[in-house]
Amino acid sequence: MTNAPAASANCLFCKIVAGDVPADVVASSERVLAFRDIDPKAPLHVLVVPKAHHGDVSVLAAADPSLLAEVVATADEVATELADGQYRLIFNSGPRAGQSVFHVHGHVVGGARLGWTPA
Ligand code: IU
Repeated sequence: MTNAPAASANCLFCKIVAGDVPADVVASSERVLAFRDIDPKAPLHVLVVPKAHHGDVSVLAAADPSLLAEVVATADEVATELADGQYRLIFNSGPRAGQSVFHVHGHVVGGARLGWTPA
């Protein structure tokens, strides 16, 4: 495992992890935090982030695959606890894919029948 990267100074999700910006936290472990999206797109819309700063999912997968597995496991737990355990897990990777916060986060979306309109 690589050494955990330091928090990135201007990163919103690093500030949420540090407790400097408030968030509606639904799960927290040593290395992972889950909190409700401020602009939910479904009845369940939670963001799951590694506490360490990694820019996107491909960076995280290369740097620390076990941490990516913890993020996925946390998403599954949150969806089971807060909805019916059926969910979509989305990692937007890159601006053209819709990524706007460059600290990797999985969107856990569920709690309703989901459409399929990525365009
Ligand atoms: P994206 O995949 O990088 O576009 O997702 C960023 C998400 O972060 C998006 O769904 C926002 O609603 C969400 N968010 C948030 O939960 N809290 C905030 O303070 C801000 C954005 I700014």
